[in-house]
Amino acid sequence: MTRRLTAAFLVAIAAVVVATAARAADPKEIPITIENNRFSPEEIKVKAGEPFVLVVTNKDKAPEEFESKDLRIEKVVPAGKTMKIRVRALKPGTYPFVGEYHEKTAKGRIIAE
Ligand SMILES: [Cu+2]
Repeated sequence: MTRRLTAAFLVAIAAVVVATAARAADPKEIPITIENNRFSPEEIKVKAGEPFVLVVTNKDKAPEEFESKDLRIEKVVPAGKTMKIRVRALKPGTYPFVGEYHEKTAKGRIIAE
């Protein structure tokens, strides 16, 4: 290997190492609970531009559907269960969500900033 090739090779290796490290950093998990047909917390703040995972626990005795039209998410969380919902990196803004089965009380929003 010439010196120039060696240098190019090392740069390529470094790029792979950096890419692997970025992938290894798991997205942040944010817990949210459903109880008495309400979300807690009702407001979730996230960093814009970073994907994350909502960890939704339904403490009620009936299923609830986590739904956000803006985020294009619809996920049923059975009674007493916890579901993980991956959310893409968001632009700054407010993204409302509801529990579709109890929309009058189960309301919240994600604020990306
Ligand atoms: Cu729905």
